[in-house]
Amino acid sequence: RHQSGLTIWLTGLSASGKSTIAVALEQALLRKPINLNAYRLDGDNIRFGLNKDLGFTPKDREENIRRIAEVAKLFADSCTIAITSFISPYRADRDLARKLHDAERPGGEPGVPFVEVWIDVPVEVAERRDPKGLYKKAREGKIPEFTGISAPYEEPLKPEIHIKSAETSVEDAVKIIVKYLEEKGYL
Ligand code: GGZ
Repeated sequence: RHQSGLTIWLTGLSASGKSTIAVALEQALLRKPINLNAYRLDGDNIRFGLNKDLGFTPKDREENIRRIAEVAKLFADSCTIAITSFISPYRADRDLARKLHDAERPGGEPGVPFVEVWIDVPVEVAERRDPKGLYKKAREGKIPEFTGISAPYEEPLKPEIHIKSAETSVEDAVKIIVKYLEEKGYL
């Protein structure tokens, strides 16, 4: 059987802890004696490159997520564990990302696994953290359509994994995700 990687799709508010967990998860996976690489897709390497033409309107977010899903699927197809950390606030956009992964690959190969991980934090906690001062700016009306303040975050209904980041250490979050992947036989 043609081996494949998978996509670990982190979703959650700005300052929910997605990136921190993604970095720690990538390190943990790279340390494992498995035949899979791991690679993170995030705002730094996607929104400043491939998607630098996109902003934060609902249409632009939709296109942002669609392209990221296609790229993640290519990484997964090449035996990499793609770890994406984007807010991905719309359920329909996340569902499309999942559908793209479920679809058969060229050559009749089955789709690649898609693991949705909700990094759940109360917006009050994210706003208190505010590491980049973005929530403050959003409150002042200086950033329009800011997720959680003036734009929606549609909570996942059936994520594979639900992590409450205010109550869970980064280390434990990584353990929960790795355990899930091992139980599913993905690693
Ligand atoms: C939300 C915004 C916005 C608006 C700029 N709404 O904390 P950050 O800074 O580093 O993460 C946020 C990032 C969100 O980009 P994504 O590609 O993850 O969003 S989406 O999945 O919705 O397409 C934040 C910053 O960009 N940022 N303006 N209006 N976050």
